[in-house]
Amino acid sequence: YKNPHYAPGRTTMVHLFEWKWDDIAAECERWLGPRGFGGIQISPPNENLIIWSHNRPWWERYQPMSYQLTTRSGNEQQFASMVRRCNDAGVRIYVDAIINHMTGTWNENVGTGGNTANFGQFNYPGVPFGRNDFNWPECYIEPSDYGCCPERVRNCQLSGLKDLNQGTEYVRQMIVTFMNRLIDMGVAGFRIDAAKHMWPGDLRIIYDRLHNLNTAHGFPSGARPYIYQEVIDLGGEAVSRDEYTPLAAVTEFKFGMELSRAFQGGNQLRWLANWGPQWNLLASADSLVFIDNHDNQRGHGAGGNILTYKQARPYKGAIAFMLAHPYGEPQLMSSFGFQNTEAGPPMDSSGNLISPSINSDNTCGNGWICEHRWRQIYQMVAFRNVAGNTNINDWWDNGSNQIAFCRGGQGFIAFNNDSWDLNQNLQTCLPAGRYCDVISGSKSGNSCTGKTVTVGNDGRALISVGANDYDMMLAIHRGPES
Ligand code: ARE
Ligand code: CA
Repeated sequence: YKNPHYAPGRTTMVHLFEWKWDDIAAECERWLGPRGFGGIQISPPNENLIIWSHNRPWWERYQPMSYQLTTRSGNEQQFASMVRRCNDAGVRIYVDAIINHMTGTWNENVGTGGNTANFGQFNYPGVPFGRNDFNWPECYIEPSDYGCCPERVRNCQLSGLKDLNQGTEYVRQMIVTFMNRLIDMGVAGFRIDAAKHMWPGDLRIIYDRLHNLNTAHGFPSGARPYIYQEVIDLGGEAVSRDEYTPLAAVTEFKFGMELSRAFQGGNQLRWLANWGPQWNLLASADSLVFIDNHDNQRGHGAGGNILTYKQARPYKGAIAFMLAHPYGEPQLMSSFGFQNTEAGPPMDSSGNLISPSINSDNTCGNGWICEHRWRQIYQMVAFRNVAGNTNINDWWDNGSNQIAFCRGGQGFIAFNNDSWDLNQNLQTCLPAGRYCDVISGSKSGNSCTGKTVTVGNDGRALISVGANDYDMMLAIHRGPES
């Protein structure tokens, strides 16, 4: 369950938060496939409660009404077509699976697929679930429970969301049927939402009943779904990430927290020389990593001061470090713009999602940020693909916030987060020649729109990153784009 089964040569997934299935299919064909992206985490595809009393917040999708595949993102037929078109473009689909709970209690009770529910009775006819399928008597997770009481974290309600009992055979069957239907339609794996709030033993039973990935969608025979479990573990809680790594991969929230700190100047970049498990991060093979996610970019979940698109310069620095460094399976966030933390995605007055528009410079409009279309980000995806499974070598630092390293003989990157210029003759580990910096520009024909780096026969080159340059890093690699 720890292999994403990307198409050959691909390494990175992007969370297209709240995108519509038709738009994702188009994005696979026009952008993600050609640019070498490996996969997409999609928003939950199953029916959710419509919450007009909060003006259709983004978080309504975390309140399941049934496992029918109808949401604001599209219906089942559109979902199937998206998975087919993306797999054909070499881009895998990973589903955000909400299997810990159903909805909270609300006055509104109609779902995106037209199902209703009786919250007082714990009755969800669209599945169907009834009172016996939930943990009982009901209790609510208090902040202090995280420190003391694993059974309350697992068996009580997270934010008042009705807590399914995965210990019962019927509940497991409904969940497994839902997930297997998605696998048969060609998805490559799952994010397990709120995994901390389910018993590892129950999850193991569920995972072991999942089908192999669908060979008609290009997966090798016998391939197991990729599973990454959302467990927020910053240390010091009664439930630990280590209870989940024997099952499948785990989201490593310390990763984005520490890199956000460092790239905001709260820690010198030179300390990143031993980035990885020595920082008390999970083993690399167990770890799904990101700078920000849909929760902590807006202050939900955990993690404090997380970099997002709103602090673009240090954010791009942290993303570049994530993609240049071999640790973990990286995930990019692709956001819609927001001012307040509840606001839903761009929508019309009926609540229909508005598609992103695509500008002539490849960026998005209509309220969508599309970080995955920022040059400094998508060209680092290509860098990571070229670097492959090489290790870091020839680390250099200035004892402060200027660092540089090679990835085998495939790529070289330098960062300058000091307030003075970086001008150094450094080992790039690349064959002699002229390279085009993929951060400040790109190659068009034989010319380079950004900085050019000339590598000598000894592999060394003069590397310059000014303190006031638009970006704090410079990256070159082998292959046609650089
Ligand atoms: C909404 C309203 C609530 C209301 C509830 C029920 O905001 O006021 O009571 O509905 O009607 C998201 C939003 C929630 C939202 C929910 C349902 O973030 O605000 O509630 O959707 O619509 C814990 C969990 C972790 C969880 C985070 C948010 O452990 O699993 O909280 N993250 C996932 C998703 C979220 C989603 C859910 C789970 C629910 O990524 O987007 O919620 O499906 C410590 C602990 C952490 C804990 C953290 C915050 O750090 O270590 O484990 O995270 O505190 O409590
Ligand atoms: Ca639970």
